[in-house]
Amino acid sequence: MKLSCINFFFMIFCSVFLLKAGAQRSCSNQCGRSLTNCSCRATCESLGICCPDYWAFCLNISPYSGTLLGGKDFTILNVTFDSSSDIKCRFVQEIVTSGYVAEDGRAHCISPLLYQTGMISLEISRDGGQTYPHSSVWFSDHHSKVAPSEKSTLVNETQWQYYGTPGTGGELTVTWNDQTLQASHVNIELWGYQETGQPYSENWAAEWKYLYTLKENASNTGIFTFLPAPSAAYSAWELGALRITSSGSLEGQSNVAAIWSSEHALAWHLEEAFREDSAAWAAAKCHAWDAKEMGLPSFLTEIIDCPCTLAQARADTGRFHTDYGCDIEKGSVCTYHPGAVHCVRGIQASPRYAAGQQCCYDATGVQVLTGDSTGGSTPDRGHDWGSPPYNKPPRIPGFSHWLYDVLSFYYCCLWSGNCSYYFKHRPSSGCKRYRPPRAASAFGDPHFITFDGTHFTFKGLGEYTVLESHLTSLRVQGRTRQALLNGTEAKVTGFAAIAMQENNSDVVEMRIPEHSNTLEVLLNHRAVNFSEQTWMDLKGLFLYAVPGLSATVMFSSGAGVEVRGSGTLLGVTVLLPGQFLGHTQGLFGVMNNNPEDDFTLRNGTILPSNSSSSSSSTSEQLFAFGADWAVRNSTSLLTYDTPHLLHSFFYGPKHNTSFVPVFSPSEDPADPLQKEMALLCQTDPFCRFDVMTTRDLAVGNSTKWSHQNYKRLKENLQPVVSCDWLALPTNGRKDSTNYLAGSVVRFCCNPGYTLAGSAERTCQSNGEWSGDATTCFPSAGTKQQPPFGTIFGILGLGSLAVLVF
Ligand SMILES: *[C@@H]1O[C@H](CO)[C@@H](O)[C@H](O)[C@H]1NC(C)=O
Ligand SMILES: *[C@@H]1O[C@H](CO)[C@@H](O)[C@H](O)[C@H]1NC(C)=O
Ligand SMILES: *[C@@H]1O[C@H](CO)[C@@H](O)[C@H](O)[C@H]1NC(C)=O
Ligand SMILES: *[C@@H]1O[C@H](CO)[C@@H](O)[C@H](O)[C@H]1NC(C)=O
Ligand SMILES: *[C@@H]1O[C@H](CO)[C@@H](O)[C@H](O)[C@H]1NC(C)=O
Ligand SMILES: *[C@@H]1O[C@H](CO)[C@@H](O)[C@H](O)[C@H]1NC(C)=O
Ligand SMILES: *[C@@H]1O[C@H](CO)[C@@H](O)[C@H](O)[C@H]1NC(C)=O
Ligand SMILES: *[C@@H]1O[C@H](CO)[C@@H](O)[C@H](O)[C@H]1NC(C)=O
Ligand SMILES: *[C@@H]1O[C@H](CO)[C@@H](O)[C@H](O)[C@H]1NC(C)=O
Ligand SMILES: *[C@@H]1O[C@H](CO)[C@@H](O)[C@H](O)[C@H]1NC(C)=O
Ligand SMILES: *[C@@H]1O[C@H](CO)[C@@H](O)[C@H](O)[C@H]1NC(C)=O
Ligand SMILES: *[C@@H]1O[C@H](CO)[C@@H](O)[C@H](O)[C@H]1NC(C)=O
Ligand SMILES: [Ca+2]
Repeated sequence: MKLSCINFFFMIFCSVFLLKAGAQRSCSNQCGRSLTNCSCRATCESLGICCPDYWAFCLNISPYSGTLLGGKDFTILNVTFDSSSDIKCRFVQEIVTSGYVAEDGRAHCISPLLYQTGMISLEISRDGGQTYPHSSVWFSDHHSKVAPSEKSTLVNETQWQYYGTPGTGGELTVTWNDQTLQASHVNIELWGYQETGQPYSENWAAEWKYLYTLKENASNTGIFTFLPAPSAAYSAWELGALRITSSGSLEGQSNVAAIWSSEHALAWHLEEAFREDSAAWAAAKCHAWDAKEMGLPSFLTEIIDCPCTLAQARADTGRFHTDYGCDIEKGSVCTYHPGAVHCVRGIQASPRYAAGQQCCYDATGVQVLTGDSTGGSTPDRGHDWGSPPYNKPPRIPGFSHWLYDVLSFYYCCLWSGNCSYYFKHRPSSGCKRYRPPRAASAFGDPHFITFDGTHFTFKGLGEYTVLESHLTSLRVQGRTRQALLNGTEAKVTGFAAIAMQENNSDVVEMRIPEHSNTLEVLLNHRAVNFSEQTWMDLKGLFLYAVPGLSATVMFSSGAGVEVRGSGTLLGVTVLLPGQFLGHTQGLFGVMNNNPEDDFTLRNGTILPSNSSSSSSSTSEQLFAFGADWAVRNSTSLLTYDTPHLLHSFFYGPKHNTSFVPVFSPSEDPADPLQKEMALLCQTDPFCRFDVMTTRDLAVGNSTKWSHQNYKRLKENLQPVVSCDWLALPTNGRKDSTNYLAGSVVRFCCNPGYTLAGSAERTCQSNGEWSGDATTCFPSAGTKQQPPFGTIFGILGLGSLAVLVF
């Protein structure tokens, strides 16, 4: 479903008309005007141009995003309503919430509870729901990704989450912004989350339910303090959140304006038995969870292995993303992963069970494993971000993960000392099956480095297939424009726009608009506003942006595309996992470990790869190679929303044959720029090339920087061999937790024990340990000592604070 600018009814009505190619030109003159002719509408849409009458249907709203728990009041822009209008908003074509018209004539609606994240269709009615003539888009956010200022705050969350365990007690306090709700009095309610039905069966369902009111008609002062009492009736609800609403709404009424707290373990309202002996109570829960897990299918073999090293984990941006709970760029505050400096999460949920992977690394750059440390990375039965098609467990964003992976961590690890039960079902993954992705890159006036490492420069003017793969119908296309030489157009080009799609995903395009040097991101041909969120769950992909600077697309297949704006040109890097081997074509070449066939034309002809040498005839041959990969009219993903783009690229040829670039700039020793260039570029040929052709050191510098980045990426993605985890011998110790090739692990036994097997084992390049298994047996004639204890073992978990799991 393409949501932007399309009225659903109209789309159905229009789709019976066929788009005639000949009509395109006459239609395009009409784009931008009110259209009643369907074929013209379709033309305008295919050009990525929204007509004004589309805009009448496609309204903007503000704010455009909020928590999936709902309760957000938003304003409908662009159109005013008279006060007698009966406003209704319909989400995902079925969930209806009531709106109202404010004094200024603006209509408002309240976002509903949704069990999904991402872009949600929104339709607006002014006649009480009989017709829905307006449409728009709502972004539903993961509850823990919503800004803290949008929520109510549980003061001292540790106290809330450990309430009832030894040494806790007293009053609990919640605070909120008293301006958010236009009300003098509020109700403070508790809502609970549960899942019903048989796991992995049809009737497995999610439920957020109103439980009871903590305080009715409290004055809206922004603070509420109470002494929690154990609840017998609702003790079975162990996960929930507080909701603050205007006292004008009924208790428990759904989809009214509200301020939610973060979701949390409801320790503070659990039954009396918990307060009497929380450790025993939690241990019993932990054992029940353990028994339940044994009856559930194992997801461990299905999830992706972790990268072996921190460098790999941070470089593999198509498949792994920083875990906000332990981020090296935010000072490594790793509350739940003591000993780790950085964690990443596998982006995609596993195909069948929708499970998630987490990988943590220590300061030496190797993985922290649960076999050695409570800070080890743990996989998740429910991926924290949920996964399409959402709506049913275990795919509910955030909350499914809480039920299977976080509450059980409380039972086993935090409220009782039974963490080994947790790690039995959630062991860290090794990295033996991990294969780093392959990278290709293009930058400057564009220099290309293919997946197999072939370098070349191609300066065509037009739109080209950077990469295509039939494996997943992945397409990455780039449009070039002439680079500027001292303010005028130079005889070289650079990327100005990169558009991409996989299978039937949303289309994402990054570009630098004319007369601008700020990166713009388009989603299905419309500019995206990143003011409320920088991470978006979209159809078939995730989009992450550093506004104005770079954007990364992570496709379902694990393919990652990163685009950076550097001055007036774009650089693009594509990461492809191993399954794409032998399945790519285009300017980034045939990815098959053979650099010789990277210059393969569409018809299969292979140009010799030493045409990359600098002699001009072969450069021209290469130019023909690039030209051959010009985008075809019918399959372009790019947007043509200005007269210039329409004229040059939509009605003009995709490859401009009349533009002949400079193939090899001459370096004149008398040129004053020469010295500065040599200083900046040193031996980097791409940098030298770009300075000489654009006469701009800044262009050269950004090329040099992109080239260095690529080389660093390539280095970080080097495959690493890993051996299996080595247990420490009973009654003994080991001195290392590094299991990568070349690493040596030394063993010794506790006093009174003698070592058998190897005292020292080396991880060999074939992934096998040298030597034999190590054991410690009681020495003859000595009394048996109590076990030395696990040196890397259970740390003081009870002291752990706020849960950012
Ligand atoms: C729509 O406009 C096109 C181009 O102007 C024209 O060829 C076509 O006949 C029109 N169709 C209708 C239904 O009016
Ligand atoms: C982006 O969204 C914010 C918040 O909804 C709004 O204030 C701002 O005007 C929007 N910017 C653009 C360019 O639409
Ligand atoms: C709709 O309203 C927004 C914000 O007021 C504005 O930026 C946008 O241009 C408007 N669109 C139209 C078509 O009027
Ligand atoms: C938070 O609560 C815990 C447990 O009740 C307590 O030990 C701690 O001192 C409290 N912290 C603050 C800052 O009040
Ligand atoms: C709430 O309390 C205020 C003042 O204490 C009172 O005027 C009002 O009627 C009450 N509202 C409800 C819904 O009980
Ligand atoms: C489970 O935890 C309880 C309470 O901390 C403890 O008494 C018990 O020994 C633990 N059981 C196991 C098997 O570790
Ligand atoms: C492409 O999308 C269709 C429909 O969403 C899906 O059934 C199919 O498996 C996808 N193909 C690939 C290669 O991902
Ligand atoms: C750039 O243009 C300015 C004025 O147009 C001129 O004075 C200057 O010499 C030019 N510089 C180069 C390096 O061509
Ligand atoms: C493939 O295309 C190239 C360039 O268009 C042409 O020179 C060559 O003859 C073609 N080869 C085949 C086998 O069609
Ligand atoms: C490179 O060029 C030489 C001669 O120009 C040719 O003999 C050789 O086969 C070429 N190598 C490749 C890999 O195309
Ligand atoms: C693409 O469209 C343009 C403009 O309509 C046309 O000139 C060109 O011949 C078309 N190219 C192909 C391969 O159909
Ligand atoms: C080159 O670019 C880097 C990174 O953008 C910047 O830190 C550096 O100052 C630039 N150097 C010059 C000489 O412009
Ligand atoms: Ca190849």
